[in-house]
Amino acid sequence: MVKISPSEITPEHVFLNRRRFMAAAGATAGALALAGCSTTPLSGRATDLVESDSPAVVVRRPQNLPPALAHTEPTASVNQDELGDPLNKFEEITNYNNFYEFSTNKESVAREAAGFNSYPWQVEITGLVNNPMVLDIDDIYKRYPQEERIYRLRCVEAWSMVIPWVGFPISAILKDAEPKSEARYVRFVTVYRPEEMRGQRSGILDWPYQEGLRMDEAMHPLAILATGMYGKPLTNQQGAPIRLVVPWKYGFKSIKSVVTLEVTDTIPDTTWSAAAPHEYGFYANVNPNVNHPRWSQASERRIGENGRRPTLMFNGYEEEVAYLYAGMDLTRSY
Ligand SMILES: Nc1nc2c(c(=O)[nH]1)N[C@H]1C(S)=C(S)[C@@H](COP(=O)(O)O)O[C@H]1N2
Ligand SMILES: [Mo]
Repeated sequence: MVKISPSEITPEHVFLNRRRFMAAAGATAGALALAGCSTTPLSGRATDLVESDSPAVVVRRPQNLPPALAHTEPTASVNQDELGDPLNKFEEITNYNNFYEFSTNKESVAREAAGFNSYPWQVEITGLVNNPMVLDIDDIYKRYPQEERIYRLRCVEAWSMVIPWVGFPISAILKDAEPKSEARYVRFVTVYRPEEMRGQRSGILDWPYQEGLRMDEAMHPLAILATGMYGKPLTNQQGAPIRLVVPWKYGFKSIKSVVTLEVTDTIPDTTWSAAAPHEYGFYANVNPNVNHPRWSQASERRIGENGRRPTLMFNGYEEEVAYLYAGMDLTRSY
């Protein structure tokens, strides 16, 4: 397989950041030299996940982000993703949001969420773990080095953005909680505060919003808990102070304002698959070949652009994540 060296097709600083990500993931120079066809089922060790010529991620670390930095200007270390597409603007990312707890109108969420109390905050890690924890958000900032991750976000509604998140791998928190041997899934739950979230006073969805990942998906180095964006703490409309980001899945998997991570041995119920089981499955991997029952998923509208662009398998992260689904029928396992 002939591959173009990333240094020929990528600005040097982006390339360097990739190398840093690989270092952060524990890859050695030897492992990098073995870079090859990463769709081969791999052992699941972090060192195996990113040894491709196009790791689909731009990372810079560390970047600790206490709320005291909230007054700083939005900044990102690069201005494009690893495919060369520009970052969406801060204003675009924070004024076009899906967060049904506040509004079903994407352009009203920012205003409706303005009074939400996202600080102080606690996150509970519970279930099938030897070391259950309740972590204050300030402890989370201190304990887990915050790093920048430039990811595409692809909504099931066929629009997308490029977002410079700040966060840390979910694996870090799960390792600290020490999952028991029977652990198979992680269930994530959004805060339930109908007095602050007017959408929760309606019956449009079953509240609180819930999501789930298979344990190996949650442990994947690309799966993060985000605490910031453009070098600032998350805005309320983005799911402050902490939300999931799983870039190879449709946006609804990336649950906002998380208060609970529960490790389970059974597949968790998820809000959207409960609401419309024939339209939304548990996996919800971005797949241009499997249409939504009501619209095509072959292409998408990048916010801020005219026209449409083709949707990429696993949202462009195929080399990194396809092995997780080896042997699964991707036309059925949505
Ligand atoms: N709790 C909660 N999380 C949520 C949602 C929601 O309505 N409630 N919407 C989801 C959907 S459909 C998408 S596309 C992303 C949007 O994230 P963004 O507004 O930060 O772009 O959040 C997801 N997480
Ligand atoms: Mo979405």
